[in-house]
Amino acid sequence: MSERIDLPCHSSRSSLLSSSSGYNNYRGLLNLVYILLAMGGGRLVLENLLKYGLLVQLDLPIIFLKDPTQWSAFILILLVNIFIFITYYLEVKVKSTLSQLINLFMLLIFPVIYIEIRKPNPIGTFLAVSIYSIVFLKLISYIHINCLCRMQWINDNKGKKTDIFEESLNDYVTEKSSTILVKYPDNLSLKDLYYFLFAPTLCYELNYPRTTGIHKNSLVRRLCEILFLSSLEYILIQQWTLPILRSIDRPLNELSTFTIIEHLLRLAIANHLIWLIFFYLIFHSCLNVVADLLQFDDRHFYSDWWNAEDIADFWKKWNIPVHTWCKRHIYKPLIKDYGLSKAMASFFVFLISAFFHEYLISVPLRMFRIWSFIAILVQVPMAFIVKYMNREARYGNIAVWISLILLQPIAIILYLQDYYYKDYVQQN
Ligand code: 3VV
Repeated sequence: MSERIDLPCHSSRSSLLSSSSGYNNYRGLLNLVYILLAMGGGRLVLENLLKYGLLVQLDLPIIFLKDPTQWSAFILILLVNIFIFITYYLEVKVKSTLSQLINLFMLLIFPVIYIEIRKPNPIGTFLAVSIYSIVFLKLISYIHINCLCRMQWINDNKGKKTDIFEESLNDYVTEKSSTILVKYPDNLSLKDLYYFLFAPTLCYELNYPRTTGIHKNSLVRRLCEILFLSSLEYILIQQWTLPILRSIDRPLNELSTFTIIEHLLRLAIANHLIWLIFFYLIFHSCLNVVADLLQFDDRHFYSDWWNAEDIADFWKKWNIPVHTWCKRHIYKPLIKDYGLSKAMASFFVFLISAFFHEYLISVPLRMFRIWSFIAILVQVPMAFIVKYMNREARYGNIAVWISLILLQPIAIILYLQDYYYKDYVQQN
């Protein structure tokens, strides 16, 4: 074949950016997005500093500790042990489930009464109420699993004459490939209960996966992360979020719609960044430090929620300890034992979750509102709508991000409004 003399340089080809080209390597453009983000962020920092100066109060923790009401919150935290001891006592003495439930009900009511009487600082109170909620969930798990073990154990021991609680420990300890597995009722000790209460899980087990030693290097690295990220959160909240909140200084009905949207978007960006850092700080750094210290080897604290294909998928992947607790102690029993449909069981789970979200906010603020409750409960219809409309996974993921970015600041603004009105009414 003879060579073409016109030096051909054309062939049938599509432009890279048209979909027919099949081209999908946008790494360079992604770098540009990072650079633009860094420049936009830098500009925001400068604008903030020029407008407000340095707002961060470094001595705030000291002022905080000097506040006498702060100790009331600390005492409230210590008092949770009363309910833990009662649960343990009732469990060992095999008292009725009703007495356990009354004790747990009191555990949730007690902080409300205490806070009404002593009126501690809302931040210390939030910490206390969070601990009470976590202990509540853990004790439910402890009681549920011990109840299942006890039923199995009574079944296994039918016909045996010995007093079941006086059997020697060794009879209930089996050796399995050099690991000693604890069996019921040997687990009924305060040491076992307190290990569970401090462990980074909400689900009680008689035998957890354990590590053989503490990895000092990763422990030190994570402690440094905690120090750095919590300082960063402290700075961002004071320097970025508080000025935005202060700028919404009047009732929403006195502001134009565009002003409200502008406030909302400004708050949304700051709040979202703080929330992302909070996620890494709590779910990666803190929980891993606790797991390291307690030699607890199940580190599945979160899945790739950032890739969630829809809202239901997000709730499966974000906060694995709570999700596992919900499945194990509410969702599956409701489906298997009470014959509820999946949709009804999901609704119940979100109802309980919504209650706790409201409890965590309304009790420290000493102001009963339902914004947080609604924010969680709307997840159920939102999950259905997004699933129904979601033909392409990408849109479901976008819906997840939008709801994450917008729902929290909307709730914050609504609580702030109520706080404003409360003061407003008191002043006038
Ligand atoms: C302060 C720091 C702050 C706050 C997170 C809240 C939720 C998620 P699915 P399917 P298999 C009660 C919560 C209280 C929260 C209080 C927090 C206190 C903390 C305080 C700390 C501050 C943290 C962060 C948060 O993040 S709070 N999270 O509220 C609630 N929703 C869910 O978990 C799920 O959507 C759920 C359970 C409702 C549905 O889960 O995975 O979508 O359901 O149907 O796919 O399957 C689940 C399991 O059920 C079995 C399946 O086989 C599967 O089991 O594989 O996972 O083991 N299943 C299904 N149908 C079955 C059938 N007919 N029979 C038997 N089994 C069946």
